[in-house]
Amino acid sequence: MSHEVLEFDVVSASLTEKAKTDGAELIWDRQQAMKAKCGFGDKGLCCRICAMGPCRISPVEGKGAQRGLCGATADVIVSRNFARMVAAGTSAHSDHAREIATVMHMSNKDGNYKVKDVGKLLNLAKEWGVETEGRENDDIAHEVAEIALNEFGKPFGTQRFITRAPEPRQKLWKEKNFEPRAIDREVVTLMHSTHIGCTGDADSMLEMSMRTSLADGWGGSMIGTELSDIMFGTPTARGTEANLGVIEENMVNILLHGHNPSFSEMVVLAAEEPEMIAMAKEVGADGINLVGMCCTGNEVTMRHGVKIAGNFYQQELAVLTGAMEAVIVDVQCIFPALARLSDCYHTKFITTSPKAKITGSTYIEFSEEHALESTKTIVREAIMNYANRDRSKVLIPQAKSKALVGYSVETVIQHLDKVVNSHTDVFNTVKPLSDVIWAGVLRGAAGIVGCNNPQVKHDKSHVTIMKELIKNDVIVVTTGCAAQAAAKAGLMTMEAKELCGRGLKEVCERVGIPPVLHMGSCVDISRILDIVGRVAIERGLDNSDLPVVGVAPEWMSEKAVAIGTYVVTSGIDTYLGVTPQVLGSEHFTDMLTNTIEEKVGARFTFEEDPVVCAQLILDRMEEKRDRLGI
Ligand code: BF8
Repeated sequence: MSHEVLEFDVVSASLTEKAKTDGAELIWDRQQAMKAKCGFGDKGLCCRICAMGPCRISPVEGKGAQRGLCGATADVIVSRNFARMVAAGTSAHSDHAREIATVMHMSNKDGNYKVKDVGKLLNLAKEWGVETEGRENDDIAHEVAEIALNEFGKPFGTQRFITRAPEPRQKLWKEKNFEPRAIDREVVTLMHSTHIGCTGDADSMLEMSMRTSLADGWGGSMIGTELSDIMFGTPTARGTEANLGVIEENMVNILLHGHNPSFSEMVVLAAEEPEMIAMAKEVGADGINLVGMCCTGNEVTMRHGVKIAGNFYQQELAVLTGAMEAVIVDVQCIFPALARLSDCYHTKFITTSPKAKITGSTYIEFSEEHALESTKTIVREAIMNYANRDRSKVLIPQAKSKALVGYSVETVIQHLDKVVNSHTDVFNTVKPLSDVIWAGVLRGAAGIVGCNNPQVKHDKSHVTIMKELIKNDVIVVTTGCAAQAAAKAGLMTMEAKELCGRGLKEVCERVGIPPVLHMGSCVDISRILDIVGRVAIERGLDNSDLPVVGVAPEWMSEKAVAIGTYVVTSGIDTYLGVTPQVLGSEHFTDMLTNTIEEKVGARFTFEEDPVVCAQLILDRMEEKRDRLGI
C-alpha cells in the first residue's frame, strides 16, 4: 500500500497502518491493484454506447483505428461520453430535489415534515405568483411544492429560476437556445442524443450538455436548496468541529453519510429523542454521537452544527476507527466497499434508499410517510450494536479542528448589514461586498467546491489553493467535500484571518466572518450562483464581467461535470485540478478550454498543480479587474 497520497492528511495516514493489522481493504489497496489507468478511457476514447464494440480510438492521430465501427470519430466519442456525465450528474442533483419537493408536498404543521422557514416560503410563493393572502402556510407550501414538481416534467416553458440570473445572461441564454426546459426533458433529450446514430457533432453535443447542465444549476440544485431551506430552516452561522477526532470513545457513534436532508433531518430528530438517549445510556454509553460525512454532513452541520467526521476520502477511515456503531446512508458518493469493510468490525452498514441498495449492507427502507418512526428504528439498530464493539480494535485519531459554518446567502447578507452605513446605504443587499471588490480591498471571490480524488493528494489541492487565494485578498466560498477540507484545515475559524492579505483580514474583522465561508452541500452551489448573480445585478453587469471563479481542485463525480458545465455556462471561469477524460479529442478540449468563451464569456482551465492553478486564478481576476477599470 502506498501512503504517499496521504502525506497531507496525517490523521488518515495513521489509520491506514491500522488497516494492515485489521486485514481491512481500503481505496489505496484497490488503487494499487488497479495498476495503470486505462489509456483509452482516460482520454475519453472508449465507446460502449452500442454492442458492435466496445470501440477504442487510437490516441495517436493517423495511427491505428481513427473511427468506431459506426464511423464515430474521437470528437464524437469524447463529446458523447462527456454529455453522458452531464446527464447523470444533472439527474443526481435533480432527483434529490424532487424528493425534497415531494416531502414538502406532504408537509403538515402537525406532522414530521413541517415548514420551518415561513418567510422564505412566502418569498418564493410571491416569486412564483402563488396567492398567500388568507391562506394556511401548509396550503401555500403544497402549491409551491406542486409547482416545483412540475418543473421536472412540464411540457412547455423554461426553468423558473433562470429569471434570477442577471439580465444580460438571460438574454444570452435565450439567443443561444440554452434556456433549460423541464429538467427530466433535458436529461432525456441528452441521453437520446448520445444514442447510437444520433448526434455526430461535438459542437452540438457540447451545446446540448450546456443546456442540460443549466437544468441542474438553475433547476434541480436551486430547487433543492430553496425547498430544503423552507422545510428544514435556512442555515445560520454556528460553530462545529471537523475531522475523525469528533468520533467519541464512550458514545454510540453514528455516521450519517449521503446527501438528502429529507432523510438526514429525520435522523437528527430521532437521535435527539429522549427515549433514544435513555436507551443509549441503558446499553452503557454516555449518549449518542451523530457525526456527518460528505454532503449530508454539510446539510446537518449547516442547520444543526452536527460535527463533521470527514470528507469523501475518509468514509472508510471512519469505520476503521472500530468505534462506529452504524454508518447510515441514503444516496450518492457511498463506497460499496463499506459493506465488506464493515464486516471487519462490529459496524452496521445501513442502506435506506431503493435508489442505492448495496449488496452486503443491512437494508432498512426509509419511509417518508412514517419518517420519524422509520429513522428511530434505524437509530435503535445502532444503539443495540454498541455492546458488540470490540474495544481492542478501537483507534480514534485525536485530530479535529473548530469551524464556523452556516453561511447561506441570507446569513452572509445579515453579516454585511453590520457594516452598512445607515445614512447612505441600504440594508439587505450585497452592496457592501461589491463595494469592497470594486475598491480593491478584495481582489475577487472564488467558489471552491467538489470532491476528493486519489489522482491527487488528499485535500492538498483544496487547502493549497484556498490558502494561496486568501493570502492574496480573494474571499473563498465553498461547498461539498472541499468545504470539509477547509474545516479540517482550520480555515473556517476567525483565527484564519491571520493567513489573509491585509484587505481580506480587515473584511473578516469588520464583518465578523472567517475568510473561507461554508455555503453547504453540492446542490448549494446554487447559493453561489445566487450571490454572484446579485453582485452582477447590483452593478448592472453580467456574471462574466466579475472577478469571480469556480474551482474544483479534486473533483471526481459526474455531478461535478454537470456543475462545472453550468458554472461556465453561467459565465464563471472554472478551474479543474483533475483533468477530465476529454484529451482524446483536441477539438473538444479546445472548445472547453478556449472557444466556449466566445459563446458564454467563460471557459474551463485544467491545471493539476495547485500553486500554478492559484496563480492562474489570480491573473485572471486581475485581467477582469482591468477590463472593468477597477
Ligand atoms: O455531492 S463533493 S464526493 S459528497 S460529489 Fe460527493 Fe463530490 Fe463530496 Fe456531495 Ni459533491
